[in-house]
Amino acid sequence: MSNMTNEGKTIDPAAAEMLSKAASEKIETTWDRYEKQQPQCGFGELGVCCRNCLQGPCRINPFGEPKRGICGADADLIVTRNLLRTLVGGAACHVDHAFDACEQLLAVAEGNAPYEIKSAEKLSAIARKCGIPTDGKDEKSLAKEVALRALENFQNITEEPMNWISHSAPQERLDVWGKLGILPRNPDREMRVAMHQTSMGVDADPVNLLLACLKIGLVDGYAGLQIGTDIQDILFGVPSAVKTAANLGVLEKDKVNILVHGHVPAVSEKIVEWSRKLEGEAKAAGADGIMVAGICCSGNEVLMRQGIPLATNYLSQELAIVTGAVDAMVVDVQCIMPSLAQVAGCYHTKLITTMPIAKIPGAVHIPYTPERADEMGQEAVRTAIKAFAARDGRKVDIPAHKSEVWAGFSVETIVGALAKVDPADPLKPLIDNIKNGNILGAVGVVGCNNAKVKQDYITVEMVKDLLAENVLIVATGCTGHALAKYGFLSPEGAKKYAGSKLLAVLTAVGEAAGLGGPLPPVLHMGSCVDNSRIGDLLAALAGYLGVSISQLPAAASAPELQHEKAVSIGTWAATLGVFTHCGVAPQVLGSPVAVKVLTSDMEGLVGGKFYVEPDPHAAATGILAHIHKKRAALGI
Ligand code: BF8
Ligand code: SF4
Repeated sequence: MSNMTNEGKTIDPAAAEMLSKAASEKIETTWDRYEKQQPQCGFGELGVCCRNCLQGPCRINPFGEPKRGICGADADLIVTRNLLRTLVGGAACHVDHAFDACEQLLAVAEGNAPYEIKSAEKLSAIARKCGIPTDGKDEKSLAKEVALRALENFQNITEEPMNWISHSAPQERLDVWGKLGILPRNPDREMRVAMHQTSMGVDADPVNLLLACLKIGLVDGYAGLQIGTDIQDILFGVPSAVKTAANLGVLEKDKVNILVHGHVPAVSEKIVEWSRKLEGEAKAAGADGIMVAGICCSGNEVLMRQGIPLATNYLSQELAIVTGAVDAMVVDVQCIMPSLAQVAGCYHTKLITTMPIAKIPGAVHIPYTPERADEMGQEAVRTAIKAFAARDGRKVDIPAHKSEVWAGFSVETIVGALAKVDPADPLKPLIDNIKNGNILGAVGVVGCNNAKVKQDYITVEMVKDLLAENVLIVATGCTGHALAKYGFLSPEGAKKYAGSKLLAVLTAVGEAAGLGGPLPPVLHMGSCVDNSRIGDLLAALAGYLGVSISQLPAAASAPELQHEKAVSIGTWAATLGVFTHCGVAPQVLGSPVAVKVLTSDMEGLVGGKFYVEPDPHAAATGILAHIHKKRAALGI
């Protein structure tokens, strides 16, 4: 078992307790496996290992020979090719997710799937954004038109940009990207081209490959995040303010506990719905009811729209099962550790997979399709109720830790709260407070946990520093969970962490909005797909001021990124013009060209760039320096 102390692994007290329980029960966790991987391959770390043909693997020695692979590829070429493939991997996750959402909307519009259109308002708003006339149309035919318009992106065989980017991005950005030749036409085509471009003996120009990286970043941003969020809001509703709790203490000893994990709200929404409908069956089985809680971005999706509590984030997903109190964990796609089957096998917990592309040996597979969503939901919830009867009370130990959470901060919710201050011009109070320095700037803190860094540590320490300097934080993904666990998503968090000027603004808006206290200092905007909400907010602020997004006193940060998706989202953010911090270095450091372009030269092209800094306090200092520079340039 592990040599690291629990304090070296996580700052989460609930996770630390469960790590001790796992050790005493001889259950292997991700941290044990991390140690068994040490030392990790230095060539892989630097990105200088190539397996793109069967003459390889080839690797470059950054300090000597060999300097080229068998075909002649050097470190710059190998690194940039690998990076582009990483980005395709990340973008493919989001694009596939968004495509499924379009299919769901189409199935609902055609009466073939048991969901409602929860937001007629968003449907009209998206139709208007796409230039689809709404007059006199019934909801279902309008929904069908919108779904087909979104699906057109995948059918575009012209050289014109994909329609969703033209509908969604600011004109100033479209002009910049058009000049660089990085406007995506069809997401599937661009990902295919990138795989071709990176194959043995095709592109040998690292700068050309890096431009292709920016294009795939835009594929992720507009064919993945933006389509996904727009369509899911229509189907499942636009998030509004909710109050709940976070951390493993939300599990309830006497209830059937079901965890939803993954990313697809079409699955997790149905689990929530059927948990409510089958409460009686749970009581008949001797439970007090059913508790649904969330892990990773499925957790964020049902938190935002249904007020479902958060159980835990990526790195401690196995530890949720170690509580012994989880009757079923229902998973869909992405960020699901294959090891969950082994951990569940040590308890009565049923691990339930739902998606055809994400099966796990040892799990129960209950297939989801839009048409059989209700059957899937019922069967999964009944499987959990049945498992509850087999729970071994001696193995149950639920950590007492949980924190209050306020979430649901869609752009619509934020604008709605501001409208209580200035109904005629809702963005004005925000802009005025940015101008007068009460809000120094805004940072989107997003992304994952990573076994290479102490869980939640970089995120929490950096956010503390930024809040103390009156920087407003918005969060998504596992970072949203992280900040939830330590009270940053509550009014109390504002009093504890926000600088006095920021606190005054949060209090004024919170009181005007009828919350009876300050807004949280960290506004949780949702899942990683919901990062498009941050893009929309930045575009609205830049539009209001008549400047480019790159001129705003704003930044993005992924303090503990692990997934390919985080790299592709970060690339979208930087291409959007945002200064983008990474707390873990992407695997590109073996290429001087990649490092120079990504951390410096790209700023001249698109206004944004990457900044790598693993130390949370140094990172906060770097981000603050950027914000001050942008304020000075705007003369505020
Ligand atoms: O899409 S933050 S660990 S769960 S990749 Fe995964 Fe990272 Fe969590 Fe959500 Ni995003
Ligand atoms: Fe080696 Fe070139 Fe083949 Fe890569 S593509 S494995 S560098 S020979």
